[in-house]
Amino acid sequence: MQSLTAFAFDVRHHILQNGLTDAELFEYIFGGGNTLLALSFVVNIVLAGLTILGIVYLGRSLTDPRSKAIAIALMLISVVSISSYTGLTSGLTLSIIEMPADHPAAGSTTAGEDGVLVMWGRYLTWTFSTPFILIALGMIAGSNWTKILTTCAFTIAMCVTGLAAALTTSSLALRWWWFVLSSTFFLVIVYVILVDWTREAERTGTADLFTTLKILTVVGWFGYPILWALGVEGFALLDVAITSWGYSILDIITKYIVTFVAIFYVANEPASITGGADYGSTLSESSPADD
Ligand code: RET
Repeated sequence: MQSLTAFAFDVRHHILQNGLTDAELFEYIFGGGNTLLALSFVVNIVLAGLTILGIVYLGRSLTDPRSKAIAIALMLISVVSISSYTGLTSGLTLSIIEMPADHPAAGSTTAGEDGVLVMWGRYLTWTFSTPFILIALGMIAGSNWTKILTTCAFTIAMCVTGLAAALTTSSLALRWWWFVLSSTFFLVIVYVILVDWTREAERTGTADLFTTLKILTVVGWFGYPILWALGVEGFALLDVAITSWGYSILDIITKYIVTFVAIFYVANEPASITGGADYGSTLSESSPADD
């Protein structure tokens, strides 16, 4: 076990080329000189916490199992988010990475180390948060599980290849090739939201709510690859603190605002949202006891 842990740390060290300890990264961000960057993390911890409490409060009298399932999916978005931002804040999911020689940020130094600060924990944790956004949206649209799980699989593929784009140091061309792959997976999700779910929401009777959520989601989600391209991982036109605030603002729109718009609607348990007492039951003709 000991040697397995040592091996895991060794792999992390080699892949991430991180010459600084988590404590040194924490000191670099919270030591005084990087207040803007530090705030971009802390603000989201606070907002994710408030969103969780907001769902607990607004969803306290939900009775229908389908409404509850949507509320839980919405809550899990912020559960992942608060953990994600805690990882960034602690320095655990940050690294200083040297870019390939022909990258615009090649030769930069950060906190005395060669390389740029890469917030790779963001891409990793989107792998876990974005499926919950899509589960909530797909259920609100009244879609089937095949389509919902297809979008979940594609968002996981999008985030993992996005992580690879951020961490590849061998070749600039390969960084952008990962970006193209990730963007292709992203377009599958956009298609399902704009075409299938829009049509299904009209049939389900949730078109009003879905249109608002769709605009916030599609416009917000397009912001991420644009920011990646403009930020330090791409063309390096924006510095790390601005890039980080960009992601934090996009997160506020695509997670907390989307969550509150949805939960205010779901909390009233309209007929277009509820599924009846048998919804999700694993035995036919049995109503699961509610505790
Ligand atoms: C990356 C870079 C590679 C190309 C593409 C990207 C898209 C990221 C998106 C992220 C959405 C995140 C959300 C998080 C909420 O918790 C990985 C930036 C297409 C769309 C909504």
